Amino acid sequence: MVMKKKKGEAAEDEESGCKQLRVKGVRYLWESGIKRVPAEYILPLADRPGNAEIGSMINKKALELPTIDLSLLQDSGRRPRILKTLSKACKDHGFFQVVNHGIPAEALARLISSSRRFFRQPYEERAKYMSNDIWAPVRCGTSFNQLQDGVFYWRDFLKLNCHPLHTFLHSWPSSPFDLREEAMSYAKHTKGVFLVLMEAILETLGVARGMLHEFQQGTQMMVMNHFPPCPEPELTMGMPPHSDYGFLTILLQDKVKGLQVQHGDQWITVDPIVGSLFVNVGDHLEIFSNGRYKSVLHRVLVNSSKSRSSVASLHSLPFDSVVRPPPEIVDGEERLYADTDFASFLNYMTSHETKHKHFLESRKVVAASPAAKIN
Ligand SMILES: O=C(O)CCC(=O)C(=O)O
Repeated sequence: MVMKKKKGEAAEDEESGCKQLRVKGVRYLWESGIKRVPAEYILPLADRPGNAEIGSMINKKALELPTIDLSLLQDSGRRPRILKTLSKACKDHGFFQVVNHGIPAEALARLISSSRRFFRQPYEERAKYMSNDIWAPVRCGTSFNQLQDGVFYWRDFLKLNCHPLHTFLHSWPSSPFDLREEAMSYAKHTKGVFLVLMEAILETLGVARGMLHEFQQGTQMMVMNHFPPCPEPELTMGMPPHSDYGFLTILLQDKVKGLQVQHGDQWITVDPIVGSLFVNVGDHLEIFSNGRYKSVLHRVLVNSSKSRSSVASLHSLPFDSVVRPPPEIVDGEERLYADTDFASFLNYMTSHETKHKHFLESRKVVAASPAAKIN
């Protein structure tokens, strides 16, 4: 005899069915052939991208993206000019692009290809790495901050802890076959780029370069992002406006547009330029520089026809180091932010929505109160 379900039970089933789908991620949803965006992904009107056509959001005056030619930093004659450009970019924009960084274009292409193949594997393969534990060294997930998002975002991700490499490498996905090798090579390369940039940034801030060895031992997290086509891109987003927690994020994107940065009161699309890397200032650098350099709000739009891939490499000080401005910076000056560390950010993530600059704002020192360490 078939028992008919009561109304409440049926609703519960439907709800748990949706939840099931939701946690399986957007690749899974897209592969299941959905024609509409499920309700959980629909942003309130005020938060929607405004137009599914990404190009139309750009200020047509087109911002000239500040560009740092990394090879010229080694040239003592040209270094002062590059430092000036770098300092201005960190101050006025919070982002810049890097060219002549020394990472072979083929290595970048291979990494994007491997990341793309990871997300195209059967769901069961991705599911091996799915976890809600934000402390997990390898974690596959979906949305932005899955634990706290009121509305879900059209993104799946794979996060890999990269420092120290020998500790984590064996736990990274072994399929596709080349993912470990390509990600390891990219992690080493981007660490090198980060150190060259940090050395230059310390110089622009007048901070002794002795600190550089701390950055050498610093945390590094690689995030492979996958944004499948979305049936109704005007209703949702790949990632909400947010800033990154670390000192610098080095971002590789494929040829599909989607990344936008906030500049003034406008959202500017960052056109992917083959072979170049996009770098943005994170919250830790804003805290370290006592607000001289600004972390930048950025977001990701999706589209209805093409998958998009990006790989972000996020760098900071060692896990237990306190992030605070050094004496050279705050000499007699009022502190804008309280001390922080990586663990504070992770703890914050478990109980708060981390979009916009919420975390950084939570560190703001209230006027006239002494800077205290808040955990
Ligand atoms: O996909 C992108 O272009 C940006 C990714 C991003 O903002 C992030 O991983 O934090």
